[in-house]
Amino acid sequence: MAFQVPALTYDFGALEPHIDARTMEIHHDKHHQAYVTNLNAAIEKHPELGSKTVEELLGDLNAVPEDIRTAVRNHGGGHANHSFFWEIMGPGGGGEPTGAVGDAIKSSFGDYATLKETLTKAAVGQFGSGWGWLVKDGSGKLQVFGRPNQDSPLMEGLTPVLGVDIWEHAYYLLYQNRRPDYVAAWFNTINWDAVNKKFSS
Ligand code: MN3
Repeated sequence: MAFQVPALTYDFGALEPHIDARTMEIHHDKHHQAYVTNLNAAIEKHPELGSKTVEELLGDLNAVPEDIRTAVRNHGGGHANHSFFWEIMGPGGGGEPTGAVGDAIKSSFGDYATLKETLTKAAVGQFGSGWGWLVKDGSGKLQVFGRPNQDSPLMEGLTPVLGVDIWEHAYYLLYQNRRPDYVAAWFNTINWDAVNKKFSS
């Protein structure tokens, strides 16, 4: 079964005014679809990989045949990162973190304001295209960093908990060059129930 772009569970306009409907439509239907199309084209050359999830492929990139390793890293990363991104956002999002992830943020960063500041700095400061990430390591400890391109924390054996796409395609229509404004607005889209599921996985 070839990889597929998952359907959004909310409307393209559901994240307005923070993220506009047109950006969501192009981002989901065109950009994410392109990652999936390119990932499928790579996997076709190695049908023995067809039973693996994209998370499994990224978690052990050295096991991926060399001739498609870069394609899996870039397009598989794009598929995994975007599938994750759609899930951790939702209408009526934002506010203070709840549940286990709220407790973990408090113990790792002191308070949510400090996490926001740290993640904003990582996302805004990431040169070029990439993502700002909040991740959990094997011992349950949280960390924040930026990563270039479509590199996934899964490639480092880390569990993504929150991620903000800072490729220009994620914000240019509404925010143009104002990446800090986009990141500030993006915090208002976070679905903390979904983030708690990622944190507990
Ligand atoms: Mn994107």
